[in-house]
Amino acid sequence: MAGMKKSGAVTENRRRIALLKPLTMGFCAVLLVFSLAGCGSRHYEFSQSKNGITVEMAITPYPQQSLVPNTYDLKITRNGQALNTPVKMDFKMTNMDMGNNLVQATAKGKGTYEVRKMLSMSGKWQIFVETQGQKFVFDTTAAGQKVKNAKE
Ligand SMILES: [Cu+2]
Repeated sequence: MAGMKKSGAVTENRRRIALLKPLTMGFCAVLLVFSLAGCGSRHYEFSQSKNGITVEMAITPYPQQSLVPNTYDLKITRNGQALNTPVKMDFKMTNMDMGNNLVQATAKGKGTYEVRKMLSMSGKWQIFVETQGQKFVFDTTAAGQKVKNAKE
């Protein structure tokens, strides 16, 4: 009796494995297709949505650094549709006044925008994206020579 039970369990396990294998392979194939499809499209480290507008932002290099030009690539959509509109970016440190850093983003078409900006100091920066009368705030950190010694 016990032996029959055992072999029944083994058969059941084999059946499960036989079922799982194609499922796992199928899942991997789907992942592969998605990652290949992703090659052509930008990866955005930040994303924020408000009132139907979504702002995605990629920073190069990432993480951003102080005292070198960083590139900020934006993609702005409204209800999933590319939005072509004036866009401003502002950069403020959270704990001190760093002067005026307001810049107009350059439109690159299809709802994408670019800003190149050098941050004059390492530490915590809030990046503001202003468009359509709305402000999107991203909390970021700029790495730099001083970051290793910073108490954060
Ligand atoms: Cu500062």
